[in-house]
Amino acid sequence: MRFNRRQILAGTAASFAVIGGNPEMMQAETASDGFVELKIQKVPRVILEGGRETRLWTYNGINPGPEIRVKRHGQVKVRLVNGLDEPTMLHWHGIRIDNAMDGSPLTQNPVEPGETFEYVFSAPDAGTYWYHPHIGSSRQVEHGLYGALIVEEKTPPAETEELTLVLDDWLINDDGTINQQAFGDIRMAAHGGRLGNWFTVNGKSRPRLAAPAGRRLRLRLISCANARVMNLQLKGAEPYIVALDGQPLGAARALGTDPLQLGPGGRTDLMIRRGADEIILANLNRANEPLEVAYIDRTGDQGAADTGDIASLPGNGLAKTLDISGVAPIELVMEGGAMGGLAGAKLRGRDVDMRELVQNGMAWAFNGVAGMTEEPFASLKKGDTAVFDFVNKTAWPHAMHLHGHHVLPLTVDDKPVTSLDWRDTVVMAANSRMRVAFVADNPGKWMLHCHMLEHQAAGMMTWINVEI
Ligand SMILES: [Cu+2]
Repeated sequence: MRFNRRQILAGTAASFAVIGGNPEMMQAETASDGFVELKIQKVPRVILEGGRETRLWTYNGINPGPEIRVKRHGQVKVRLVNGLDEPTMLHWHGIRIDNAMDGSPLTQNPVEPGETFEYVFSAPDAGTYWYHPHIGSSRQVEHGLYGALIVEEKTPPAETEELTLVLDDWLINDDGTINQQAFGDIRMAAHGGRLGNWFTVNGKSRPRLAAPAGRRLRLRLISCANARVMNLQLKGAEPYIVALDGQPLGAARALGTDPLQLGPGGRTDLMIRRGADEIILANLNRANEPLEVAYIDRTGDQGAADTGDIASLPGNGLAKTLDISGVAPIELVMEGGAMGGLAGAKLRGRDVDMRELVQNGMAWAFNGVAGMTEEPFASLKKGDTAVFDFVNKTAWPHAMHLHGHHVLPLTVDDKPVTSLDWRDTVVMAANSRMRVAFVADNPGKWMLHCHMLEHQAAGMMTWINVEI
């Protein structure tokens, strides 16, 4: 049985299917030695009912991988077992982590097939985070390798239920198999990256979840999409944003009628009042039509009308203001891609033209260099305040991600932002500029890259060095 594209996109009843089978978010199990074991396994699954079997790449056989939960300042201990036939490693996205545990090619050797690697670190910030591979990430993440890392507040919000919603869009064929031809496709990499045609929430197409009506509801939204910038709508709720990229806002902010923008790798925590209305989560397509992706039934008695304030979450100690007087901004010029007019760039130390770049799978450059550089983009001393100017001279949006730190966006197109929020992944519009500032308080080598994974692979990555 085959399904046409329209059915897949519409998510009709016929295309309803379980993909990985972790809708209620299975929790990680801790072994007697205190480690959570994440074993990569390829598992055959039929993801479209009546379609062909495809192979998911999973942590412990499920997609998303098990949710790892720890209290703030608690220790995370994970043993990664590589069951792939290619190298991998684990990056802890958004965690202000000890550099050696960051899981990037700057900080560790790849974990080869059959090998294990133990990650041990403490989680300094309460919030919503996630884990995923940091080599071959376009293929590895798209095949299903990711999971939630939740760092709980010492005192979580009272009388509140919570749901983690791990969002992904997959590029699948009409027969329900993961599209393989598009991996490494330079045309796709030079455009918007690998945009999917099939949406899952917690590994399931259009799942129906439940939460009690008589308690407030905290939604932890995590985007594991390779490249799509989601624009989400919640019907049946008036949500308040309480955290972005893990970091609490100073005051809860009503989402209002605007869609919630969630870039690849980004997270948003929402708080919703008590109530019995069904909540429908939808993603707006390019025509601005809402495609329903998940449902939350609110069950039981909602109790008295919930008119109380939505309190902010306890902060993680990041100051909301930075003194940037006397700090010279460092410019990162982003160039290339389709309709970008990039003539050439440096590749592995050599000047090459666009044709040779493309032959090497490259389509983008940061400050005239495609791919990783020997020298860091910025060399900082621990404690330095840094200001970066990201200048997007391309016809495409990007999602800039800095490891090991959160940054404070200050201006967009030279205009002050309406609110100062700490982020680890910032979405930039095509042909725009953004100024961000942060304190380089975490020593080590940290990647700075576009989180559209095909853009990253095709050149959009560099790194910074923070010396003790
Ligand atoms: Cu990008």
